[in-house]
Amino acid sequence: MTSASTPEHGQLAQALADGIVQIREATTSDQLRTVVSALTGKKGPIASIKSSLGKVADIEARKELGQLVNDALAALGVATDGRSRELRAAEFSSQIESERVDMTEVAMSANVERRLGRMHLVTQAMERLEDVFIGLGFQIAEGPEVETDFYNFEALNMPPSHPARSMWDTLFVESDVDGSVVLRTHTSPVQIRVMQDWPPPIYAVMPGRVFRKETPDATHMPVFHQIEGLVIDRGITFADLAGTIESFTKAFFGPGFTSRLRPSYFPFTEPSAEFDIRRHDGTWIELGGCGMVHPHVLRAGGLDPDEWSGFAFGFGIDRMAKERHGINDIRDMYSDDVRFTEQFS
Ligand code: FA5
Repeated sequence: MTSASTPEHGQLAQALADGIVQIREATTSDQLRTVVSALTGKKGPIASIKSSLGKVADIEARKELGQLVNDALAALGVATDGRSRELRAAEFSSQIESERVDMTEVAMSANVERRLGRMHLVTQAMERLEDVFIGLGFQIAEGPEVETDFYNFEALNMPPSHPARSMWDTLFVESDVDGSVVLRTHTSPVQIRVMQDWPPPIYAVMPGRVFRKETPDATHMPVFHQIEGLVIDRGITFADLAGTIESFTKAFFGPGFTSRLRPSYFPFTEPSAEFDIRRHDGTWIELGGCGMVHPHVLRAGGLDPDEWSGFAFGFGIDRMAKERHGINDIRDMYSDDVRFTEQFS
């Protein structure tokens, strides 16, 4: 088909050539959109050629021109797509560059030794104690930190106004003559809960946090940790208690350590003793109390003292951790100073 050359042909060729140049010269996606809508919009050069198609008298020439208009629009579309891809790629790279985060420090720190946190000395001691006692055949139990007067005192053979209550400087949550609520002063109340819940024989240890109204010093904290032990079976004697404590001392502190029992008094055990271990410097430190479970306590726990007997003990875990690591002042363990905690892993 030969093309008839009309003024519109010339205008179209010019519009296409100009359009391609403008598209190529667009430097941003926004600018490209503006250029394209000006070229192909209702008021653009191509639209005006389209609207003058009707004036072309020759039918063949009109048809051909119509086809050329479509071809020109397609060519502009291809040029637009190409330029758009280039601009978006460039814009993406510059966005990445502008939003770049300086990771040099992180990359460098990956090359030095990582600083890992460590478990608190008391947590380490508590976990080790649990392991040692599980190895000796004990089970683990837990009780609440906020306790009723009944479990903290009364069931432990200390009725209201019993003088032995003053052995523990108690923090009260609610104070009531008919039954107070306290922050437990020791882990001994868990003995009663275990006796009530578990059928004998019982071989259990009960670690946990306890609270007393005390001024901190080198060996005392107002909040500290104990581990309670309770054995209930038929025919248990004081010799079983002494043997268990000696086995525990060697397993926890090492074969070079020894323990001793000194006569003492606790309302919930009869007879009662205090348990000391020999320190590095040869002196002795008191770690806990122990004794044969008092018949009143067995009854409070729902057991018949004619059938069952047993022993109990309660050790201070913080003091054990302190002795095991040769720390002079118990308060250092709560100083939050990483230079202190990093010494022990
Ligand atoms: C008791 O709390 C008894 N419940 C122990 C017991 C259990 C006796 C079962 C008989 C049978 P005591 O108040 O002595 O006893 O405390 C036991 C241990 O907790 C102490 O020997 C000591 O190691 C530790 N302890 C006591 N007070 C503190 C304190 N303020 N800070 C750190 N450790 C403490």
